[in-house]
Amino acid sequence: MAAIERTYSMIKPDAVRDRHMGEIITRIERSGLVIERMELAQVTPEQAAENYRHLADKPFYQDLIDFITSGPVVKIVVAGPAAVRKMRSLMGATDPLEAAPGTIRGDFALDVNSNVIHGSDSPENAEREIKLFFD
Ligand code: IDP
Ligand code: MG
Repeated sequence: MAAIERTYSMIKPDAVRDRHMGEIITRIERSGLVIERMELAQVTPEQAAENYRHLADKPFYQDLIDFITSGPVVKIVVAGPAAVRKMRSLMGATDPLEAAPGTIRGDFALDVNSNVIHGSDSPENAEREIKLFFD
């Protein structure tokens, strides 16, 4: 058996507003990954800045912060073998125009500015993000 890993995922405000959260949660469950914690909440400006600190020098940074704090999100801790990689695979590419059909971003978005879902990019960042959003 592969070791169990955890990742942090977040259904972004566009998808909550457009009432896609049920279908996205269904896809995560159907994949075999396990939802360990889940909460509908508003991202604070402090959490947004910490989560996107690697993008602070990008021209789209302020739009990204405004977007992620613009309405409720669903914060999710997902567990399973290679959970980080598996969630990234379910999500699809960052730019929905590049995301394959059948992936969450490929099926629910057209615009990189509102791309439906977040998922940690490494087990180390997953631990950091779970603390950031659930402590
Ligand atoms: P990821 O969400 O696939 O891990 P990151 O590079 O970590 O991608 O970027 C975080 C978020 O920043 C993306 O999900 C997207 O919302 C936004 N973003 C990334 N690149 C661009 C861009 O070129 N234009 C606008 N927004 C972007
Ligand atoms: Mg990322």
